[in-house]
Amino acid sequence: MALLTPFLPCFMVAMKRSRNIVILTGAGISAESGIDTFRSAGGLWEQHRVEDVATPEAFARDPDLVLRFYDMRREAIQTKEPNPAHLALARLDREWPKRDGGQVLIVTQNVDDLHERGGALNVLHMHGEHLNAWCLACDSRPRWTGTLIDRPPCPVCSEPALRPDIVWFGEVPYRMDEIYEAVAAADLFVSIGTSGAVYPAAGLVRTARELGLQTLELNLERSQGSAWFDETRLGPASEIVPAWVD
Ligand code: BJW
Repeated sequence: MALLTPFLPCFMVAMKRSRNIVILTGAGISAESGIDTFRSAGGLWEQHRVEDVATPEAFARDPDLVLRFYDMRREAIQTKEPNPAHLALARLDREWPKRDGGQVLIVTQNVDDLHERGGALNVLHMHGEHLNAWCLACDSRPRWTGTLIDRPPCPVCSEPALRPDIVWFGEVPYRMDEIYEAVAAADLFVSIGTSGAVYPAAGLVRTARELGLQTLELNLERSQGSAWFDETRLGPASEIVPAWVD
């Protein structure tokens, strides 16, 4: 199987054999599944100002607006399917450890579940997940596929205190210690379909470079942090990700 030679000669960074790989994904990997990115033309922020929906202050000011926005998106993602880029990363994730014990960690900024539905096992959602709710009364995070606008009771404590389990601006992304530890233990850092506009995710490439990792960017357009990458490959994720993995 040609799979798991992600270091084809056409990828310069590929020439160094890697064991542990950290892959950061952003909205671009799900674009061809029909999920809007945030900052491109027609992206989500154009229909809703980010500060109206994606901050704790916005939720305190107008919870109905915020809950409606996320109810709409939660419903929409459930109609979408993984694309060839998700499937290729899942193959890498499953097969790479069998070769020489190396590890793959997919750190996603995305709140959809397309990596998991594509078959990936090692996925860390640093900005939360649409299909979880977060109970502000008991701090549980029940799986949630329905709507929140009608203030349903929390399945754990029965309080009507559920909010989307999404990391908003000004909140601390999840599992940062684990992410930094994985980067420190990796040889290769790959960034796929993210603009590099939002921190701390956008700073991971710099951390990786400073720790001596090889760095590769796969994107439709160069990200803001493009200069930090050893190599950039431009194109749609559904083409360039399978080309890298296979
Ligand atoms: C394709 C493609 C195809 C298209 N194929 N590619 C000043 C300076 C520095 C930082 C700050 C600052 N002021 C405030 C901050 C901090 C702030 C921040 O970064 N703000 C910036 C706007 C400047 N960050 C925070 O508040 C974060 N918390 C924090 O910093 O806590 C303190 C802390 C510090 C250090 C360590 C630990 C903690 C929280 C950030 C939360 C982000 N949440 C969001 C919204 C969630 C709500 C929702 O989902 O509705 O998460 S923002 C939004 O952006 C979402 C995304 O995950 C995130 C990243 O976007 P992404 O994925 O990059 O998408 P786009 O649209 O920007 O780019 C798409 C890319 O796809 C493009 O590159 C295209 O080319 C590409 N593409 N089609 C391949 N077919």
